[in-house]
Amino acid sequence: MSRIITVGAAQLGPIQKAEPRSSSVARMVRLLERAHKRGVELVVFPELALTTFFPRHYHEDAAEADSWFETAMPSNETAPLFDAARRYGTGFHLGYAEIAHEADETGVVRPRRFNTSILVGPEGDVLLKYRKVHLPGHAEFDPKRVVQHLEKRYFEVGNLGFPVIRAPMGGLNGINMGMMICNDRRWPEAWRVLGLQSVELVALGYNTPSLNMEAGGFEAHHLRVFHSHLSIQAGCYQNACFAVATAKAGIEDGAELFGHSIIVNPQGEIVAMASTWDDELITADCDLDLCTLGRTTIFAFDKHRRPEAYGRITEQVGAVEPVEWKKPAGR
Ligand code: ING
Repeated sequence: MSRIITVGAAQLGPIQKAEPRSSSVARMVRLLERAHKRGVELVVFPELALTTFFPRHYHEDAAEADSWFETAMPSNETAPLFDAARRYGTGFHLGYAEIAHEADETGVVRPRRFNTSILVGPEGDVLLKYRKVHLPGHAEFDPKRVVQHLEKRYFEVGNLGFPVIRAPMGGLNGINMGMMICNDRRWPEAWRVLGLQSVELVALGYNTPSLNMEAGGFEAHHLRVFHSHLSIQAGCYQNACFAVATAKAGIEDGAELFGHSIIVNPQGEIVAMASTWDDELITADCDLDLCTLGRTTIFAFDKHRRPEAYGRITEQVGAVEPVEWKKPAGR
């Protein structure tokens, strides 16, 4: 009996700095309604889906950025999304900026700020939470940059690892679901930690500038999308899983984000792709049994992985210089 779930990437067009959450939530409810009509059982919304990509804006006093964060989920503003999902029996993934009052590693309870995503089940339960681990960009204002990318200023590094949960979704009584956020997709370690927990479906939201804002060197424009798709397709192939990767796209207050949301299968094939940079729903039927081939043959981790050779991956942060070859004496 095949295990098929119909998924949707609910891509969002731009959210301007002045756009209230009521507007972005209403747009997401409309996408959820469209998804319901198309039989979609799990909808993946983008990273930071409720507001503009605010890390492009510098706030001298980081507390000024708190208006971009959610202190409760659901809240009055996001309740319509939860209500609609429950009404349709549709699960969803949502990315948002989270303020949580919890103890830090020293035991001090304080407000902590994360780039967060949640998986919500068909009855409105929060099944899983993830907090972005790989924060790109910088923490201080960078005058060289065309556009700032201040995720290191506004967010702490995620402290939940890369969890996977097996939970009911759609018509299935259990699928193995995990999450990552945006820049995480570029790091194979993130995919492999999920793969080592037998993930079958990765929900991934992103907000990615269409041009290299770092002014750190030439990068041809077409490579922006290529690198995004390459990372996701490789992650799915090498961990025998599906991914639903959903963009927030378009021009936000003059800054352009690319779309090209995709759904990828365990062979690394793109099975659906968005064609606009606006609110757009793409869907696919995912037969989770397609994960079996990879994880019982070429990526049967228990048969083929050699952790004793992988020490550098967790022992080192940055790269070290290699050993210098010396010509043997007398040669
Ligand atoms: N955005 C971008 C991303 O990783 C980036 C930042 C783009 C980093 C291109 C490196 C290269 O897709 C977020 N929000 O992580």
